[in-house]
Amino acid sequence: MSESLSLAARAAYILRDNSTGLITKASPTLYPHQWSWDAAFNAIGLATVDLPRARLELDALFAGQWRNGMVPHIVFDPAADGYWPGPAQWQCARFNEDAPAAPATSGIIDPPVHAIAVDRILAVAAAKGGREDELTLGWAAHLYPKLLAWHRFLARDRTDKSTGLITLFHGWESGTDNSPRWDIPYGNVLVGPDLPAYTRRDKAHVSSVGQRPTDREYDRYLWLVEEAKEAGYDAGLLRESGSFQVGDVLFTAIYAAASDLLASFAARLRKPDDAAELKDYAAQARAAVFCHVDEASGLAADVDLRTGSWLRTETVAGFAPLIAGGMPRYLRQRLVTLLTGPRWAGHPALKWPLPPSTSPCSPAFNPECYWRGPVWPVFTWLLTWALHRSGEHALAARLRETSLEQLGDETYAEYYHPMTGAPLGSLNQSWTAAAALDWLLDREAA
Ligand code: 9WN
Repeated sequence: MSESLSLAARAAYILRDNSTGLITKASPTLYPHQWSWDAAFNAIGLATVDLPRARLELDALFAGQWRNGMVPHIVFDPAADGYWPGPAQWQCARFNEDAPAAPATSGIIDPPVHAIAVDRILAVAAAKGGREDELTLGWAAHLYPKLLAWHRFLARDRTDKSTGLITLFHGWESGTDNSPRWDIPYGNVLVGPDLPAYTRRDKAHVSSVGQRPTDREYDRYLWLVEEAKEAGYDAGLLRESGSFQVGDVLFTAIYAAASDLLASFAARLRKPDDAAELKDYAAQARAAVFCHVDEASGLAADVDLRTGSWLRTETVAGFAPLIAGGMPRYLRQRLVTLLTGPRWAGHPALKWPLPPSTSPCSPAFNPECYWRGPVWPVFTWLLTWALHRSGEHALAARLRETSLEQLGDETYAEYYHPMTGAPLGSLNQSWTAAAALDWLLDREAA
């Protein structure tokens, strides 16, 4: 079997094995439920092998959408156990009348990559043509009002008036949970004595606990869940009481790109008013990201909204302007040079020239720990997608080929040690397999 075929077959097996028949678990044991942004990436991978499952993946996720348009970061599988905090901790339907009684969900959000996924799925279906194309187009038209409600929710409830950035009330909402980008705002989260007792379940699923966030971090994670419950999961109240409030440049950039794509789809559906509204969201979000580029480093900086300070730690989220799209060419060139240069993918100690989650030159860099240093293939995929979109095809192809080499051990790990190449976190992680499948399709098309 050729190397590509073997990689693709193994990736497809992982997505099949992680399926419950309805959803794709984010990973076999560490994350036995459906995560929102994982579901979107997984649907992109599934589209390459099984379009009906790609469609089902997003349908199942949107079954958990709240009446106010919010797409929760987890939709729980009632048959699965073993993940904490689960439905008993979140109790969303009890605290917020917009939450569905079933399926049970979490009460926070994930980055809005869903319209990006729908766009990719439509492209794969269009290349296939025939009945699958027709079915997929009909499906996307049916999903469209739900996507629109989600984007409206983010514009209405989560856009910070002073910075234009999307506001997050929990580090989990960024998808980059313990990234050092959040160290300062987390330092101001004071855990009260009434934090409920809990037992972590995640540490049992990794080969070394140093790969996961610390217990101190988990106290804060749970504390913020308690705060959110106390505020009835209401953004207005959390703006008054939340002890963690950040403007996230990466989330905002993804929102800009996804709003652009959704606007194009709205135009295709002959909904010009929606298209104009979505274009507006995209333009405002993109402008907010561009306004937060730190002149000295060239990277975009998040904002601690409780103090107004910019958060300048060198994390991969700083490449947000590349993801937002629409950058003037000279600014894009500057970021591309930075991305491939010695502070990032060109750092001489790296096993592969791929961007780590935190720059090896940053004092916060930890090559083994979660979002504090390892390379996350799914994030590299997002960068290759964005680079293609902005015409940087050669670099996108280089990162794709290097990533496929990285995945050559076929462990499909959640993240990899940037210096040794060791697989870390969960193995057989769905979105890593999904990224590989899309890269392989892209390689075939090249
Ligand atoms: C908390 C599922 C999720 C990803 C996140 C990643 C990790 C969860 C956890 O796993 O977060 O949401 O328990 O650590 O950080 O990006 O969506 O794969």
